[in-house]
Amino acid sequence: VLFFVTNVKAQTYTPTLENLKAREVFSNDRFGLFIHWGPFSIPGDGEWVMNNRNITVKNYRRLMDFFNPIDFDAAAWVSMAKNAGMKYITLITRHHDGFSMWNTKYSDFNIMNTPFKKDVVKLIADECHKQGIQLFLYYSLLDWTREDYPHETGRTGQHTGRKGKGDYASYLQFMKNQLTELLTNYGTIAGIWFDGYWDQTAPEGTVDRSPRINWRLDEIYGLIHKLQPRCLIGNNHHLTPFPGEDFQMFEKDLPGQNRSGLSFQQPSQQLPLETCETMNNSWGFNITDTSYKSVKELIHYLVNAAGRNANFLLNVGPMPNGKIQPEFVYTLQEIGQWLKENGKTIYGTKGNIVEPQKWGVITAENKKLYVHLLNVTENETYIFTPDLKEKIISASTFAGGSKVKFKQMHEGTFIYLDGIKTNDTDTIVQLNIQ
Ligand code: FHN
Repeated sequence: VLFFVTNVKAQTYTPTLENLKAREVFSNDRFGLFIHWGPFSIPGDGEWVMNNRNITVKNYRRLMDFFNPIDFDAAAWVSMAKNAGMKYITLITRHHDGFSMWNTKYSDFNIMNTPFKKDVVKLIADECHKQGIQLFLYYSLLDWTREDYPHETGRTGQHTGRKGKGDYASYLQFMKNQLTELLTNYGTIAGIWFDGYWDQTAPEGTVDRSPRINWRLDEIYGLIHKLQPRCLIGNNHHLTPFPGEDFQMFEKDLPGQNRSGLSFQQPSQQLPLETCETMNNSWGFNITDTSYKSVKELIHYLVNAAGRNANFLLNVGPMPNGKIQPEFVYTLQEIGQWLKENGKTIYGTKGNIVEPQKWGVITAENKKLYVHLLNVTENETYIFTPDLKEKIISASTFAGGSKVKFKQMHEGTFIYLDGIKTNDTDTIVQLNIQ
């Protein structure tokens, strides 16, 4: 409650019509690629390496001298995402280490001062516009290297060698300047994905999570909506959305699950939802992390997200040479293949038709319901789904169109599995409804 009094003056936010339209497009897209890349990729120890290894600002800045990804090919990354069935890319422009991946006037800690000397945001933005895929930009509110970020109130900063208590007015102006660059020089930006707000709040799980500084998000959000009204704002603060935000995100959690202990919020009924997850256990390139999630696990994540009315933003941490590791490339190709065959049951659908069940979820589009049987064993002869409101006219397998028997009753519907060919990843039954 305190938060609303201190931090957000503009209690009411009325999105423009084009913003509402953009939300709809975003919801229909269902699948995106998250990219965590920058000088932090060089040590191969994840994007938190500066903090985790207590590297001082002075020493960390030396990474700038080595960022020279000679194999980077923006066109290849964008086509990889498209072939995986992804409809948007969310690119790190500046992570917590404060390094800017574009030609910014407002910090010398940027890509133009590396041997690579090319504006990565521009290269990727141009390619996204060319190949017709939407671009979201990730921007960290938290900064581990700037003197004016009030780091002493945050959880990090004690090892970085910075002095002073920061100067939020100066830092806020800096962020506004940078966001103005990002929203002016790179064409249409589908959204801004904020992160790091939580640095200024009491630890996760604490009841009062009011921020220690007044972020003045209303000013930041107002600026963004003024520069590009349809640009969607999301903020990974792990809390219930604030006024001015256009979508709600969950990190490493399906909406409502909060298994990772990060998302202290209920899914909104009004805003588009998004959940993000890693391919292994790292966001940034991690040379020792080989706990790769299987193609099946990730398809299940996508289907489970859609079944809960959410998009799935799947992350890659490209290598310092500019390539994406072959394990990720393979997984993305396989997911893309699955989506070519089954994308109709995912894109443009709505979720939350019934509560997620032990056997899976349902997605809906027009007069069709898609029952995704994610967890059924060969011995199961039927599944039961509670309270479907609409009357079912007919049922068939989505692949092959074989007839499926069903019995619709007041308490729910039986769908009989005998005689139908099940699929180890997802057996989809299409219900045509009245
Ligand atoms: O600390 C970051 C982390 O490095 C990564 O960027 C993820 C992506 O959702 N967000 C933060 C943790 O909430």
